Amino acid sequence: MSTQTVMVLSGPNLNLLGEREPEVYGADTLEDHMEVARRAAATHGLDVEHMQSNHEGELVDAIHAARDDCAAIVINPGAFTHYAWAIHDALAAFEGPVIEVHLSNPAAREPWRHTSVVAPVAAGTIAGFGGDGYRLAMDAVAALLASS
Ligand code: CA2
Repeated sequence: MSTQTVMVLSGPNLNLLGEREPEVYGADTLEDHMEVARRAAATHGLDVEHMQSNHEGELVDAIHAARDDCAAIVINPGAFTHYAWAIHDALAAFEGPVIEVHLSNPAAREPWRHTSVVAPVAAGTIAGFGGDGYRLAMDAVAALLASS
């Protein structure tokens, strides 16, 4: 059997990680987090493909492309989490497991962050554990793929 690939998607402004707001999002860069994700995935025999975009349509296109060659999606949609129904609809059309990841815990922040339009189409959400969330997400993906 060929190696399965997990598509990791990062939404708007996450390219700024490590440069601003370390008190909220930590000091690690997005690439540091992807290194953690790749290493965690490898322990489960999984590959990672990563894409970051500040544009909703590009994330929708990446979700569509994942339908052809990815077994699962791990997504931190950034602020799109709270209102981007096009991302919700694209994820709903993806057949494999979807895991929503947040570095911070949106439920403990401003009220407008308490709604996620992605959560209803995710197998589960991992929030508030910083970059460790990507390792936890890969463990969850591996367990879900093994049981499917
Ligand atoms: O906690 C998370 O991972 C979030 O998805 C991050 C989003 C936020 O809108 C969500 O409510 C929760 C924001 C990402 C912005 O990242 C920045 C990083 C450095 C400097 C400024 C923004």
